[in-house]
Amino acid sequence: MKKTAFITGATSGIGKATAILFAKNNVRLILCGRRKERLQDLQKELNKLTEVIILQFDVRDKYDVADKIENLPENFQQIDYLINNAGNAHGLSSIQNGDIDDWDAMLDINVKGLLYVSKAIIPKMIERNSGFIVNIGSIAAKDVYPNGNVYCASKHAVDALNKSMRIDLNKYNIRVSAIHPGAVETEFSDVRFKGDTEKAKSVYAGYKALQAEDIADIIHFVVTRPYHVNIEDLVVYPTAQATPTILNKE
Ligand code: NDP
Ligand code: 8X3
Repeated sequence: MKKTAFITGATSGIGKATAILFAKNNVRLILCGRRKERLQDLQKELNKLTEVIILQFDVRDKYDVADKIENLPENFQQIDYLINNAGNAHGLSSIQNGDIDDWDAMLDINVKGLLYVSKAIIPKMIERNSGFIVNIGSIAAKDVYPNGNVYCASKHAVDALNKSMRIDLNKYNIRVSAIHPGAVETEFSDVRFKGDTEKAKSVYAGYKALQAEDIADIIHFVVTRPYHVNIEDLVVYPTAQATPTILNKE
């Protein structure tokens, strides 16, 4: 039977690549993000392959999130795959020099936003006794690195929430998985360094970083395992990266 996926952060990077791969595999799509034009462009492109609707919201707005999900069209109400992907790092500063607005953004988007979206979708999965939630964590969920402080804390929280969801939702046959990537070449570093493109580019210079398509491929693999198989946690690095800070650059 045709599946429906709800993907947050579909306007770029990992979320967009996942939308494209799912569309090629005939998955019905609900694509979310703040940048409407990008959502519309992607909808237009992927509509040739599958049914696509777009939901424009900021995951920090709990009322809008709840309202938009509550009012999904009838044929999009059964969500089989929730891909909790929206998120970013904001800044890379020591704890003593960190910007409080950056801290708010990371905790509000990466942690609370993921919770608001999940809260709106989980009850219907429970009603149906089925569903699959994929939480996009990070190697920053498993380790901490210099100046990563609050971003790492936000992703450690995603790791904890992933484990908690697995426990609380186990009796409803809902599968829950986390994927924790190392360096993926997306707009992530543009956001982290607030549009300083040279600095952002330097993050991926001198080695082959993971590509958004690599993570999309893993997400697709995870959700297409037979029903009795649930990958709990998957950490993936580029070959050149051993830890968050050890990189074999040219
Ligand atoms: P991108 O910056 O390319 O994509 C981030 C996505 O999140 C965008 O679609 C953006 O959409 C969305 N988003 C950000 N803030 C909000 C918000 N307030 N409300 C709604 N949507 C929002 O980065 P990636 O694709 O790399 O990041 C995707 C996920 O992967 C994130 O959770 C990130 O932490 C994680 N990750 C990334 C790694 C990397 O090296 N790139 C490594 C490990 C994990 P819009 O701006 O339109 O709202
Ligand atoms: C993104 C990877 O190392 O920049 O989550 O934190 S890292």
